[in-house]
Amino acid sequence: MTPAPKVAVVCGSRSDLPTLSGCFGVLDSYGVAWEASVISAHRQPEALARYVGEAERAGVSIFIAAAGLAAHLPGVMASLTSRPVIGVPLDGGALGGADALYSVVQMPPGVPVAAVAIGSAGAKNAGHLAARILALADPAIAARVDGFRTEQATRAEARIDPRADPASQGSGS
Ligand code: AIR
Repeated sequence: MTPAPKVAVVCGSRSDLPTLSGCFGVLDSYGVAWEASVISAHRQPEALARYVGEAERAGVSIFIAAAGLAAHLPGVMASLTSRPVIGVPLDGGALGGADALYSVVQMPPGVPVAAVAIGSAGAKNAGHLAARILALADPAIAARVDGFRTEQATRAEARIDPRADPASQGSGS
């Protein structure tokens, strides 16, 4: 049986889905069960309110919301739930994502959204951040988060070790 989703990822348009693939991959890498939906805060406000209630009742702990342009989706979702909302500002508009970033990050006090970077880096970090929040109460996910950090450090060290990169080896002395 598939486990009930712990993370719900919502984006404002189907055109956003390719940017979110990194988020889905990160959640999978931690073994976090997730579901994804396309619901626009501006085009389908009632459907969005309905979905947030249903997802909460189904046991979703964290929402990831991604949108471009005037990206009000994360903020509106944060107004509809008491669970954490991670907002991913997407690029693609004339302002290169700065419009979405400001829309996501400049929330009024009392309605928090955890804003990550613009675009695919932010989409991946939304997955990492969701896993870190779930790790507080889930030792198996906590172990995978620790494992990822160790592996990431090892990969970064390999990059600065000249023995691992023959192209950077000089004649030496
Ligand atoms: N969007 C959709 N409804 C409200 C907003 N802000 C965003 C989508 C997408 C962009 O508008 O998240 O990034 C363009 O959407 P579309 O459907 O025209 O491609």
